[in-house]
Amino acid sequence: MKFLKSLKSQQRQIIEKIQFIMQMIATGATGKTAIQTAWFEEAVDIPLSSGLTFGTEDPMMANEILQDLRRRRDEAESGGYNTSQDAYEMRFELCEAEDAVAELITNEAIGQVLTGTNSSSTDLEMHEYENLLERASNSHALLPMVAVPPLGGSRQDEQRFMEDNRLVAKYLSTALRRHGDRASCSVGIVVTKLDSLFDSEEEARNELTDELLMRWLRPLVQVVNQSQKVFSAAIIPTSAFGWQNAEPIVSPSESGATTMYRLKDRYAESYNTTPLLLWTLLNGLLPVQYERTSAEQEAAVSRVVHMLASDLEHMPHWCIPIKEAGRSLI
Ligand SMILES: Nc1nc2c(ncn2[C@@H]2O[C@H](COP(=O)(O)OP(=O)(O)OP(=O)(O)O)[C@@H](O)[C@H]2O)c(=O)[nH]1
Ligand SMILES: [Mg+2]
Repeated sequence: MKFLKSLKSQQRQIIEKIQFIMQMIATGATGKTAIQTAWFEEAVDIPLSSGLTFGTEDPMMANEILQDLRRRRDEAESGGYNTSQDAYEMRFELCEAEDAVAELITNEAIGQVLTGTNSSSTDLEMHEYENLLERASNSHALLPMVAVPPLGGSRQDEQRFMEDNRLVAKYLSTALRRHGDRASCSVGIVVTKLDSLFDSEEEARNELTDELLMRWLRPLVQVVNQSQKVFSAAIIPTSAFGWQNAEPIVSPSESGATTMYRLKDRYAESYNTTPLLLWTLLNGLLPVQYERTSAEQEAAVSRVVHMLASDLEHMPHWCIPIKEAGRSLI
């Protein structure tokens, strides 16, 4: 009898756990793995002030993340991160005390899919391409990303920035076209590698006015602003390595833009990446709130949303809102 009772309560917990999906979209070497690594370093399994913890599902995964982190620190210090090749799935939990309230499902993002797929691609490449679009069109939070052109960069760097903008915006609008309902997805437009253009946050914030960022990111901003599928949206500038902490890797064979960097110090001091995670969790959950049927689940989401909002509010961050609750702010 006691056993049956505990089984029932376990079942209840599984039903109540809210699932939501997040997908990054960016070309190769934009810094997706670096941002994920900053989350592993600074946010995963580390309690937030509200009492929530964003973390791994079990001790085995916690150990794997720590092993991965040690390997990635070596990579960042030597030749920069290796390019991602496998879109494996990861599941994280948002927990209050030991109970999981929500589960975030995401997949490693492969930049090569964006720049490597065309009409003469192999079946395998087409499969990866379709999978990415499928996951993106089912996501509650989408993170399209572009890396800034570096300081003193060439014409090719600027060109690369504009082309990335156009291509990522096309993937985003295609994913949104396939997306289910009105206001069913939030979009964080992430600007990466800010440290390759500026030496400090102060310098970056003085130079990058809201107007300039909107102008720079016009293809992406326009997609989110016009789409009825987008619930909330913002521009979030980041640096996964932190200020004055990286040096470019000059490859003699490199004919294109400057994109690869190594960390000068083994430990990155990332800028605005934990706020990016909190924004993503908070705004990814908001559209889910309206999918819920039971009052119990709605109350659970609303409670987590309030806790995340309070965590974000109390953390210094840089975020330029574009849309809230389906309404354009620009
Ligand atoms: N300066 C600087 N370099 C960075 C930053 N983030 C990543 N890098 C470097 O940029 C290159 C690409 O970073 P990744 O994180 O591997 O990029 P990715 O988007 O995961 O690329 P793919 O896996 O190929 O799709 C590597 O050389 C990194 O060391 C950053 O914030 N600042
Ligand atoms: Mg990667």
